[in-house]
Amino acid sequence: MAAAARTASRAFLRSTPATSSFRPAARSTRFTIPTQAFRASSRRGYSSEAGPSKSSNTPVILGLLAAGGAGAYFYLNGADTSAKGPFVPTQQDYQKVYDEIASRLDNSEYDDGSYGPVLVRLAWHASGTYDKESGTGGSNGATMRFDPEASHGANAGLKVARDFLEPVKAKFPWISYSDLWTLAGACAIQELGGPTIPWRPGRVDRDMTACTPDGRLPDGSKDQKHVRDIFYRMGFDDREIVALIGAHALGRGHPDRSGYDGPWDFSPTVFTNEFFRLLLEEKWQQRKWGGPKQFTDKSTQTLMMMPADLAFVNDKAFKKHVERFAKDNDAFFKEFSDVFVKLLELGVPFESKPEDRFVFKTTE
Ligand code: ZEM
Repeated sequence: MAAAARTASRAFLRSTPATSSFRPAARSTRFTIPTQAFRASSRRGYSSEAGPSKSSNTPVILGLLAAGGAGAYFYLNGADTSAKGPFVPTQQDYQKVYDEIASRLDNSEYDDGSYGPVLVRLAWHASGTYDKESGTGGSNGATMRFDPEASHGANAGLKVARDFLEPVKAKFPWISYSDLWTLAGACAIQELGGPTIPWRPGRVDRDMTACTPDGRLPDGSKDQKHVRDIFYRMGFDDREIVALIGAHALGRGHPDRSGYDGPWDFSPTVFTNEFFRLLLEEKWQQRKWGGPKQFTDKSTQTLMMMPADLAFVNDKAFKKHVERFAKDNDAFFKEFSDVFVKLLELGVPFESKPEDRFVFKTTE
C-alpha cells in the first residue's frame, strides 16, 4: 500500500478512540481468536468516553464510533465496506500482514541487506523464554516490549526488530504484538528461502508483570551442558536442538549487540544448511581480538562461530544430527520447519487446532 495511505491509517488510529471496534472475534465455532487485549482497551475506552454521566445514548454513540472505525479500516485496507459486525480476521488478512512484512524486508542500508535475520531472532527470543515446568514465558504476551525483559543482555539489539514492526502494527492494529512477532519470524524464514512455517494466531499481549526472569536464553560463551539445560527446559530433545541452531545460517553477530562479530556463513540472508556444512568442514581457530572468545574459519577468516556453536560438533549426540543435516538439506528443512513451529507455539493457549494452521504464500 502507498505510504500516504499508511500515514493516513496511523493518523486515524491515533485520533480516534474507536479502534476497539477492530477486535477480532471468533471466525467459526472451532476457531477463536483471543480478544482480551482489545477488550481491555475497549473497557478503558468505554469508561473514559462515557464520563461521569451514564447517559442512555452512550451505547448509540459508541456504536456509531465503532461503525465509523470499522468503515475506515475496511476503506484503508481495501475490504468490503458493506461488511457488518465486528472485524473477524481471516487467513487472507494474516496473509496481508505477511505481505506487508515481506515487502519491507529488503534494505540495502541495513546489515547484509535484509531485516529478515533479526526478525527470526526476535521471534526466537520471544518464544525461547518458555519454561515447561511452570508454563511461564513463551511467545504469548510479547513481554519483551517492557523492561526488565527488553534490557536483558540476551535481547540486546532486538529493539531494531521491534521498531521495524511498528508500522506494520499501525497498519493492522487488530493483530496482537505476540502474533505479529511470531508471524514475522515465519515470514522471514520463508522469504529468505527457507521452508514454509505453518502458523496460527491466538496469542494475547500481556503486561510487564508477565516478564520472564533474566537467564532463560542461551549464552554463546557456554558449552553443550548449558545448551541442553536451556533447551530441555523448553521441552526440546537433542535432534530438535540441532535443527533449531541451523537458523545461524542467517544473520551475524554485532559487536554493539552481543559483542560477537561476523556471519556464520557466506550467504547470511539465505536460509540453507550451510551452517552445518561449514561447522564440519572448516577448521575453526580462535580469533585473536579484543572481543569475546570466538572462532574464525582458517580459509577466509571472515566467518565466526561462538563456543556454543562449536558445542554442536564437540558433542557426539549433537554431531550425529549436524552430519545428517549437512548432507541432507531436505531433512533439515522438514525438521527445522516442525521444530520452529513448535518453538513459536510454546505456552500458547490456542483455541484452534494444529490443523487450522495457515500456510502463507511466499512472495514470488
Ligand atoms: Zn542465535 N544468536 N543463538 N539462534 N541467532 C545470535 C544471532 C542470531 C545463540 C546466540 O548466543 C546468538 C538460536 C540459538 C542460539 C539467530 C537465531 C537463532 C547472536 C548474535 C548470538 C550471540 C546477536 C547479535 O550480536 O546481533 C545461542 C547461544 C544459541 C543456542 C545455543 C536459535 C534456536 C535461533 C532460531 C531458531 C539469528 C537469526 C541470529 C542473527 C540475528 C541478526 O541480527 O543477524
